[in-house]
Amino acid sequence: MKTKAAPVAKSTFNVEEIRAQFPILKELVHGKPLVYFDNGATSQKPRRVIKAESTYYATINANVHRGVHTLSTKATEAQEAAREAIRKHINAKHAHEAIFTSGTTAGINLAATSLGQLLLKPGDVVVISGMEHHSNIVPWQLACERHGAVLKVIPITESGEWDGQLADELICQLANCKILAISHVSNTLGTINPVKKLIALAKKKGITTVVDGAQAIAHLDVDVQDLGCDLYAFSGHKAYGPTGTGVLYGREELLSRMPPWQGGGEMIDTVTLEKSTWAKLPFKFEAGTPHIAGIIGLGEAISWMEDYDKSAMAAHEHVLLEHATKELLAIDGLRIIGTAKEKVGVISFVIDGVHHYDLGTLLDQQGIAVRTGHHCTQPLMDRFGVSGTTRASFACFNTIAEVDAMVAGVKKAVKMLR
Ligand code: C6P
Repeated sequence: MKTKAAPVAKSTFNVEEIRAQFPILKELVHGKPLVYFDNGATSQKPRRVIKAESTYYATINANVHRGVHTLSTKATEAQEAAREAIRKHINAKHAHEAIFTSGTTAGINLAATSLGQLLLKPGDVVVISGMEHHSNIVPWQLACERHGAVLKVIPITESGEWDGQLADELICQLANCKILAISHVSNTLGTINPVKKLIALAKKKGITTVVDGAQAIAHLDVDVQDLGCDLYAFSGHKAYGPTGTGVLYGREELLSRMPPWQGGGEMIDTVTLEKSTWAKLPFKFEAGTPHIAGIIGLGEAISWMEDYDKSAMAAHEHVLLEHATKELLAIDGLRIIGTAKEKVGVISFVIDGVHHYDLGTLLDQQGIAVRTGHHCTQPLMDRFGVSGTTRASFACFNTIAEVDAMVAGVKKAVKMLR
């Protein structure tokens, strides 16, 4: 097993120094300083990432793995350097275990399509949890429909956690459970799920494990070998990188057995009019021209995060979470949905007599960006009997003063709306 390299000296965490690197934080919205609390939807980008993308276009723009000319070689090297940065960041054994995708959604669709074909037969079972994002529900529904398999769901407790006992039972007692697909962190509740424990159980039963890491990658130290998962999907744009980028990590041995999910250029070894054979990893799963500029930007985002101590970033976000939780709970009629012990900086809440859409609109008038609605987790909304919530999701560049501005904004809005 390849272990992580010895730690290098990290920059000390200073929120003002971090904020200075995000040009968008100087923007005014409705004449007010921007308070950006929608990082769960997409995070903002540091200058280094923006520059890496524009430098690619300005100096080395060319297609990758296709030309012998200088620009193509440079573009290929830059893209593959990003793959290596990602390998190191998630502690994969090999760089070719990191497949570039357009995001978590594409990664899970790849997994569901390809694993479905490889593993599922009529009557087989796929297990997900009741807190999954639609991206980790619908692709499995489609795969189950295609192969006559059945989808089973781990129920969610009142605090917004898996029902551990029922999860264990589903994994252990179903003879024909083939795939477990679960999120590392809930986008709506903020819950950090004990994925490692469930993966270990699944492994003992020979179940293939897929983790949706969309909301974990920017906040937790993700180590795919330590987690023991077979596949792990994440988006670049939620981790300070460009939109339209993502990674599906897969264990080499499993990826080698999985059939390709899209056909086209670069994913083949040979093509005749009758039959084709596949390229080696990771290219078997990367048909067509990739988002080269975005991938280079993602590599820069990963290097940017690596420059900081992730535990210091996480500790800062935890302080914001605790402060916001305490202050919001003091508001009459406010209820937080998602009160797990282990959470990232995500707070979803509802307020008696106040519609989340109206609250989001009034907060925006004050320059505060939050997300409202079902957050692409409709089954979870049904579980908690609400149509939607207001969600604040923090990043390392947010401050206590911004949390106070949001709390004051909520109080003001509640007075207007009740
Ligand atoms: N959640 C949110 O506001 P894409 O869109 O492919 O980058 O990521 C999809 C996805 C998958 N899983 C989880 C847990 C997610 O949170 C998301 C994206 C955003 O919560 C946009 S809906």
